[in-house]
Amino acid sequence: MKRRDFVGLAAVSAVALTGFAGTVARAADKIKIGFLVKQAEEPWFQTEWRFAEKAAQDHGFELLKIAVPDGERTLTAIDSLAANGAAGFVICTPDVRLGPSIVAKAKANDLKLVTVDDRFVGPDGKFMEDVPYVGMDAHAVGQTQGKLLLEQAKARGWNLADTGAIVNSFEELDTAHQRTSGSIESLLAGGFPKESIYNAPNRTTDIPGSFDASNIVLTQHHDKKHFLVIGMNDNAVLGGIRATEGAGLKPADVIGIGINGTDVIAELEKKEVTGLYGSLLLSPNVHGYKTTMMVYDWQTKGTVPPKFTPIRDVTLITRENFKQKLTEMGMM
Ligand code: FCA
Repeated sequence: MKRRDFVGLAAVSAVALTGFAGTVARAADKIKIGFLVKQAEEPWFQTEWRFAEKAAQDHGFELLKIAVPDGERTLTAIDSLAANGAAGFVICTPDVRLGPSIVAKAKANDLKLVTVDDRFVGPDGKFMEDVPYVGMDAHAVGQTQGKLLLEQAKARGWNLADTGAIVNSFEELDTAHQRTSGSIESLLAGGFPKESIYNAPNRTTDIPGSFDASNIVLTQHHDKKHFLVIGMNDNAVLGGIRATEGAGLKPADVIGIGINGTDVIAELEKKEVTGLYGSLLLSPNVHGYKTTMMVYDWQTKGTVPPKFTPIRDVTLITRENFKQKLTEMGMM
């Protein structure tokens, strides 16, 4: 236990024992809000944390950042938040099907709950629409990815008959499905041949997962000269790009556009151009700051957050503009 938590608890129990709520106890009682994320190693989530931390600094509360890579650690984290006297928490769950257990645990511990990025799914397979959720319009972002990929292929004068599209899919997660299916829709609408769109189901949502799956597609389709790389986020696309390099394709014959924008900085900074053309930068600043403030305002003002807050801003970042765009958003 951290020293300040101990002091906090000691002050609280002194109040409980004596019934004497002095100003000393109140001063020690800083509001605590948790921010739990499924993949703490991903820059996307680190950026959300960074802006949640900013909300905490701006408003004088304490942020408890916890990595929750699996169900067990998620439920333990909620218990420890309760033991620390937290008011509530924001979560991007490691598994959307944990929704009912997370809601039950939050209720049992009287913790306010806001979900971000990945929406809870109930036992009936439907979204748990009663739980406040902040997320982007995944289908629209996917459609933009497909449209821009095709525009780039055309700008490079590629013959579509010689071009394949690798789709790094992760169907278990609705937001991933929405993005990749949106992207495919745009390819088809733009005249890309259906039979040249290859599904690469990812076992895990990280670079090794998309690398392995893309490799399998590449070994099966030597006939194509060029490739488009699709995926639900930056890492899904980056693994695909690495696989095309391994297969001996030149960067000029590969176009990948990620989603997130936060996880491609090192790639875009590389001296040598790679197959990653760019990324659709979302708003992790808003996802991090706004969700945390929802819990804070709920606790301090009784403002119940809306059930669904869509975040719509998307910006294409490329080698040309990424520094400027990320600096504008306070992310560089
Ligand atoms: C999911 C993905 C993240 C990010 C977020 C908006 O949680 O795993 O990388 O794209 O949606």
